[in-house]
Order: sequence, then C-alpha cells, then structure tokens
Amino acid sequence: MTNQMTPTMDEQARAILRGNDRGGYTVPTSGLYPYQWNWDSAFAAWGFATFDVARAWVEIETLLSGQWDNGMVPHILFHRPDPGYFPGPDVWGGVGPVPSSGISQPPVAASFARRVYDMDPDASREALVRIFPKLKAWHQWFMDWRLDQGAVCITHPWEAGRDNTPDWDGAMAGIDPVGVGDYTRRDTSHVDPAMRPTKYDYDRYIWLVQLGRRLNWGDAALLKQNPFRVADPTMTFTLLRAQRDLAALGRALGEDVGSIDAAIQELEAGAETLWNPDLACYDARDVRSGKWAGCVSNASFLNWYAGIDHPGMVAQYDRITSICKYPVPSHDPSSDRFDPKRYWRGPTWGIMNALIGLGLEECGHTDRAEALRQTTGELIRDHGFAEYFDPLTGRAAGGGTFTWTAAVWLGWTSPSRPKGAS
Ligand code: 2M8
Repeated sequence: MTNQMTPTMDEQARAILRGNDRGGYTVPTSGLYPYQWNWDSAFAAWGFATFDVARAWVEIETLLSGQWDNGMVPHILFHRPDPGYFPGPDVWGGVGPVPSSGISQPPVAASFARRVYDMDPDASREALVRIFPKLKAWHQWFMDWRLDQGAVCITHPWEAGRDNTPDWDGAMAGIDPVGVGDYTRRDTSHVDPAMRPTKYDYDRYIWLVQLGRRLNWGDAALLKQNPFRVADPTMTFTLLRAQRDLAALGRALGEDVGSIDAAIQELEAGAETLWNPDLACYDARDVRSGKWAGCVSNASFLNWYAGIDHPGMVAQYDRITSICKYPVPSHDPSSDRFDPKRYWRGPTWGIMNALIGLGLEECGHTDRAEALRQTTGELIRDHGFAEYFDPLTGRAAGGGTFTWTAAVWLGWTSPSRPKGAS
C-alpha cells in the first residue's frame, strides 16, 4: 500500500513531468532551461507515454511545429519569452515558424515516436501519419547538409547536446572569438559555476551563434565559412538509429522507405569512419583539421544503440565501468581532462545511460544492460531527479527536478515500467 505522505518514485517522476509541462511542451527544468529543447522533449514523450500516450504525441508535434522550411528542427523553441535564459531568441535570430535557435540536436524523436507507437498503435496512428513526413524531412536535412564521409557533423558544440565535452577542445581552440562583445550569462546564476562550461567556452559558443546569424543560418554558407565542423558519434549513432526506426514506422504506414534504407547504408559506412584505431574506440573527428579528439566519451558507447556491435567497444566499456562506481561517465576518468562535476566533461547522464543500455540489451549484452539499468536506477533513487551525477560519488549535479531524468525513470529504470516502454 502506498503511504500518502511519501510519494513513490513513479509518482514523483510523473509530478515532475506535469510540473514542467507548459501546455503542449515541457521545459527541461524551470529556471535554468525555460524553453522547449529538442531531444529533451523526445525523452519527455517517452516518459509521458508511460501514463498518457496522447500527451506524448502532443510533445512531439509541438516540437515539430518549429520545423524550418529546409527541414531542420531547431534545438530550442522559444515559445514564450523568458529573461532567465541566455542566449534567447533575439540573439539567435532563427528563421522558422516559431522563434528558435539556428541549430539542431541529436535526432532521437523518431526513435521515441516508434516506442510510443509500439506502446499503443491504435491511439498513435493518426499522429504518426501527421509526423512521418516531418521526421523524414528533418533526417534528410542532416543527410543533405551535415555528412562527412557518411558521418554526421555538428556546427556548434550545443548541437551534439554534449556542450563542453573534451571532444571539441581541438576544434574550439581553432576559434578566435574576436568581436563577441559583452553579454551576461544566466546559467551561472541558477547553478554552481564549477558545474557549468567556462567563459572560454561561452565566448566561442556565442561567437558561433553570431556567425550563424550573420549568414542567416544558410546551410551552404555555413558549410563554407564555419570553422567548427566535427564528425560526432552522438549525431551519427542517433541518426542511424532514428533512420532505422523511421523506416520501421514508414513500413507500418505502408510508405515507400527506399530513400531511408539508402541513408541507413550511408550512415553505417559513416559510423566506421569514427573508429579511431589508436584509441581503439569510436571518437569524434575534427573535419577541418582532420584530427581525432582522442576521447572515450559516453557517446562512444552509442554504437549498440545504432545497431553496431563492435567487439572492441565491449573491452572499452568494461574498462570504463570498472573505474567508476556510477557509470557511464561523459569522459574517461583516467584522462587528465576528466572533471567529475563539470557538465559533459565527466558526469554521468541518465539519458545517455538509457540509450547505451537499450543498445546493449538489443545487441545481446544483457548482463551489462541490466547492471547499467540497476546503477542508474540507484543513482536516481538515492540522489534525486538531477540533471547529471558525479560518476565517482553519485552526487547530484546541475539542475534538479529534471524532465529527462524523470522520463528515464518512468521508461527505463522503474520496476513498474509498462511493457513495451523498454
Ligand atoms: C544543455 O545545453 C544547453 C544549450 O543547449 C545549455 O547548457 O544552455 C545540454 O545538456 C543539452 O544536451 C540539453 O538538451 C539542454 C537542456 O537540458 O541543456
């Protein structure tokens, strides 16, 4: 029997989703992130689907309402102005139907749409018919503008969602943020600055936004003029997986999926260009300099999620999980660039664990998948629905009452998750 005074973890997670619901979309957490973020919303849809399938579809449809004419789906939709976040819509100057940023984010929406659809196909079919062409156009935009030898590139560190990971250190060092001007950060008034990116990082983030805006976010111009272009495992593996899921959804609708199947082949070949033989791991590749990042990150381990069971990655995974109590760290703890509290330079993220765990399970590494599910569930139960966690101590870090951590609980780690959620 449930004690009314102490809500269960499931109840707490649902209350977080409802509390962060702004009517048609959820914010990642109030205060620190007051808008709709792209991949956060896809995770939110997963969480909602465990108790309200219709609301899950609304989340995805609101996200896609911001799609640009070129097919791009922005990383932030600024539905309502909020002075608590920088940079806002006036800095970005997005050119879509809803005020937005000018870059995208890891395309996990099609994959969660498939999960939601599978949980209740009858209730989902109409929404799926509406969103299928939009997801297809978004994926095609990546294929048209973001490939390097078949691997997917980012044009801004924020695009991969792993903002300050050491993966971009080399490419960031190539930017001289001249003329960036004065600005006031808002993130460090919400969260301990030791857990956030540095001023060095922010100067370059803003400089890149100003460049994109000057070029009116034109894809061809950015391809030529943006010094930051990195082939990234997050994007490559999530798009590969998303294309596989979109093809399955297309078949369920009786659509022609020939072009999606061709894209899958191209991305499979592209993923192999991210194999760094010296590191014996999937790695980020700076397209401008041709240099490897030399980083074992949590995105390296998304290969299974993409359906690629590379034998070398099991050895890497076992090494990394043996050197920290709460894997998977966003950067290798044995590296001198590892920082257990600073955002994407060390901390463990529930969403990445969920993607890694789903992939491990699908590729038959069931013991590893189950162990990761257990430690992630333990982290959330013992330390709360935090944005991220110290991989050595488990301590909560960043923002609290976080939408995607609540969603990961409901969809993946909760012992009572509905059948089909994971
Ligand atoms: C973080 O990124 C935003 C910029 O997009 C920020 O720090 O202001 C990242 O963790 C990103 O992956 C995430 O989608 C976003 C909202 O949770 O926050």
